[in-house]
Amino acid sequence: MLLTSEQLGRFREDGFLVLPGLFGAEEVAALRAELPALFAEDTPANFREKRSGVVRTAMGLHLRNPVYARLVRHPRLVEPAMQMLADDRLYVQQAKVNAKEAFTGEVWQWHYDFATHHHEDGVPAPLALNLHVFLDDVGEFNGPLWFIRGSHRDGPAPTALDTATTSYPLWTVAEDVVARLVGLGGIVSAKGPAGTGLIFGDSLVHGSPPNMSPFPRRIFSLILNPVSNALTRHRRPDHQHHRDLTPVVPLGDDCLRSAMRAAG
Ligand SMILES: O=C(O)CCC(=O)C(=O)O
Repeated sequence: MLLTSEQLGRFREDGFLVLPGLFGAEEVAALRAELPALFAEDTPANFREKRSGVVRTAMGLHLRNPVYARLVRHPRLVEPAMQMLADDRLYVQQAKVNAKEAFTGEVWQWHYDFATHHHEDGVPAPLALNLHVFLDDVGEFNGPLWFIRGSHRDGPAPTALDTATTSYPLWTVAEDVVARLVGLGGIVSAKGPAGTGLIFGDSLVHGSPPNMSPFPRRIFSLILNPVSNALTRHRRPDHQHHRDLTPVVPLGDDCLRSAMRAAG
């Protein structure tokens, strides 16, 4: 699947791109069906919310589950990434579901991913792409991602490591910088029904508010990074930045549906 030049232009301008209806209802149902068992596992790859203890993010999913092993090779995710980066040697840097559970899902502070990738893993350049698939309907109330439009064009903002606000250590952007960037580009929230796709770059400032609603909000997130821009430091565990630099090879477009048929 390739993006149009209009979509590529919008991504360059805004720093993110929403792809309505990227996955169908059956495919989303198959992905969701795997989550209860994955979230029930007692593993360091499942990070739990600080207050409630429910799963906040479940990582390393392609190594833990055959359906997610297919999803990280899905052509509707991998081919646009190859196109955008003009590079067909991309490795799976991270594959996770961020689960912002009803009532208890906590904030993701303002940040851009490259700050963490650079400081923690020694990634040289902000090239990685974050490719999302909404596994629930994402609306105004259940903690959608917020993006500062165009903030990737301002150059890397200064960051500081925050290990206190949530259970997940994150290099975050200070409020005065956020205020200045919002003054330039404004805030946009990424909403849409389950199955919506979303792509954003490593330098785009984003975050998401807590989920006070009775509606869960689960989003699959795949980070693909060029092999030529791989990590140079191995401080974090494998599930936070995978060491296997084998380039992903896209499967057929029906790879999720064929897995469903095989499972009966
Ligand atoms: O899932 C969210 O709400 C935000 C996650 C995020 O910002 C990230 O994984 O970098």
